[in-house]
Amino acid sequence: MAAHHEPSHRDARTAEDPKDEQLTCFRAAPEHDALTTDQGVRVDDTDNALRAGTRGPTLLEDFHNREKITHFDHERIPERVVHARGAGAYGYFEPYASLSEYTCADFLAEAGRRTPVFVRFSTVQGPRGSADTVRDVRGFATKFYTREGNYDLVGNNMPVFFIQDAVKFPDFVHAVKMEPQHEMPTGGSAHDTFWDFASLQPETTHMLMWLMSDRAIPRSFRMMQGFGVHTFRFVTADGRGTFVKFHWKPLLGVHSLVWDEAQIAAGRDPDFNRRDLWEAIEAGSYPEWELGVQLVPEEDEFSFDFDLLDATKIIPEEQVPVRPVGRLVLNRNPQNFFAETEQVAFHTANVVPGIDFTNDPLLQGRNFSYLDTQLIRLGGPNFSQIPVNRPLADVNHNHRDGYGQQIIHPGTNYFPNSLGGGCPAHAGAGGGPGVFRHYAERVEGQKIRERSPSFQDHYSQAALFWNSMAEWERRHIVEAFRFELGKVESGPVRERMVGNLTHVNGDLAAAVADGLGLPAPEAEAGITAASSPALSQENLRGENAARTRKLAVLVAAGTDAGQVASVRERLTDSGVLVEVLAAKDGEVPAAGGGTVKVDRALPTMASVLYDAVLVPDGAEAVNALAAEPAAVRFVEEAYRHGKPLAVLGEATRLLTAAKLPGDVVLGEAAAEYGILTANGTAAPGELADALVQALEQHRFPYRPGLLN
Ligand code: HDE
Repeated sequence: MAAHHEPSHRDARTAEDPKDEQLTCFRAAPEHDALTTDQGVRVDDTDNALRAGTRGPTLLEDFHNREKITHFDHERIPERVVHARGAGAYGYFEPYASLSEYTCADFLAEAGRRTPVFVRFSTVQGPRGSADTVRDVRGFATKFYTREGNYDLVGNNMPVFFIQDAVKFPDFVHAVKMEPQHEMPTGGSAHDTFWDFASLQPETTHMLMWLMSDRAIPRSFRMMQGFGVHTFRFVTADGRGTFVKFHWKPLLGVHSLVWDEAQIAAGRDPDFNRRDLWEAIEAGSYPEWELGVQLVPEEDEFSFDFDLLDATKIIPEEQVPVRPVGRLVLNRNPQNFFAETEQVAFHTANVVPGIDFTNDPLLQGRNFSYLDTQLIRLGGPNFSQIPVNRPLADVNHNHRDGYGQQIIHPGTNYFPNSLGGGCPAHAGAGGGPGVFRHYAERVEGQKIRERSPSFQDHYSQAALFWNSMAEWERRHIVEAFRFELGKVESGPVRERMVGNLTHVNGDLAAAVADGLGLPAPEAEAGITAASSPALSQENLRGENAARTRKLAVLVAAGTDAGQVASVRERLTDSGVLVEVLAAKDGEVPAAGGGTVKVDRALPTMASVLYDAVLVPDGAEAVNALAAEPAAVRFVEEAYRHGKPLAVLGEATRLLTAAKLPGDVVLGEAAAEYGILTANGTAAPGELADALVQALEQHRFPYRPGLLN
């Protein structure tokens, strides 16, 4: 047998190096995995096509070569028309308590009952290869593999949507996607067609406020909320309905990038969010969210000043509290991006007994669209047989054949039948547990193409959002509008948009107009002053929010090794990820002997890839860093992006080298701006505690001289 696998003259690389233990499969012995064709036939050479003589033509007869190339030719499937770029992970969901008072959904029926899940996060506008940190909505889609079939909660990280009726979706997507003549811009909405549409469609206004806010540039998928957006319906075993809105709340709090940082990150690491999710799960820091529900009894359907069926509205949490019902943990990365993350197919109509729809016209349209798009994207009607889409519950039906059929169905394929024993039969005609029964909603009305007048207020909740923001959040919103509209070439579109903003807030409209060089518009009178504190990120910091945050420690020869070691130990205990950076990989000699190990070479990283920066003491090291433009820029960027900055002893000289405002960084109030300085006598424990606290604050948005 062994002789069969002896190196041959055809393969120059077959001189095996027995020292290389990674090559377990090279020249596979019979007991190892060998290369085969799709038919399982073992292949002995995939480096040379079959040819007539060593210099002769390639032969059609080489079935391995043809199969290999053919499969390769068909590797790319159409990407998702929206939400093309995404990242996913597996995990589980478990309820805190039974919800059977409101729903017969099996996966919500018992405290601690674990249901496996797959979650995919995504951006909306950009193609598969676009950057992660663009200004955009993020998808947050969850597939629950419940015992009673798959349930998909296909949500976003913003609680409202651009339009009220799904019939407008193709228009909206055409407008926001790259413009057809030149396919620009990739991964963003800052262009004429989007703002043209938005300005003519005032129902977008509330969503625009969210899109221009920091919610559109999340620091991490692990630090964003998720929302089901629509009002859904819980249904009990005896057919009683309750309206429900779904919320996901991240344990780490809700945190964002700043715009300038997001721009740099898009180049330094276009996979910024994807990598963050992957690495956290690999490191065992499993991201976690709490599922919350807002429940509205059916008799209260009309007790709001907006329509529950209108997906451009939230129910303010102060009006109907979010009740925590369970937790979601993501603890396993996929093994193959394409097979799992790319091929996963979510569908709003994948519901289980106990969860049903409402007549929200956006939801109704989605219930058609997802299956339809998957038929083309995944090549026919059998995509639910793909492993990531396969239910854990038994599947029995008379669907047959079609592209990609994986199952050999024996026997009859029609209903009713007697020849197949009457199988599969109707599940208990009278309902019973585990059987889906549509909620028996009473429906009457004229056939009409018209929206209810209760859908007409497009501005009150946009104003509510603005009113709820902290000063720095408002500043970012203004900057975002100025940037996006500043990229718009059409004057009338800019003006129309500013006009729409006068219905939201006079100061906002005036500030945006000013940035665009337009005259201050007349503010609308009588705009609501209501606010909802639950909307501001200022109030969504999370618990122990320093966990999994990344600290960069900048060192050079002559650095204070004792300081590095003690800070590292203390911070690691608090769950902070500490990385030591120097001009080159390897080690640097420390002051007074010994060495400090370098985790990353400075040129491969950037401050935008960290949450905070620390520069230890050591005169020689500080001199070297101050003379290194990349190190000076590192410190400057961290400052200008509002990040915690700890500069110990002599290291304060780096602040001067970075030309940062001395009265701030070295002034009395430096610590209030998140600048921690300490001389050699300060206890390392105190410094580490102060850094953890600063990291929990995330940023110092009132620091002078920030880049927005
Ligand atoms: Fe989607 N949406 N959508 N959408 N959507 C798709 O389905 C659609 C809407 C959302 O990670 C598509 O398989 C219509 C709201 C997410 O695979 C498509 C309307 C919300 C994902 C589609 C909406 C979403 C999608 C594209 C207007 C938040 C990615 C590829 C009525 C509640 C899921 C695909 C994943 C994907 C249609 C509006 C969320 C074309 C017609 C509102 C998270 O079917």
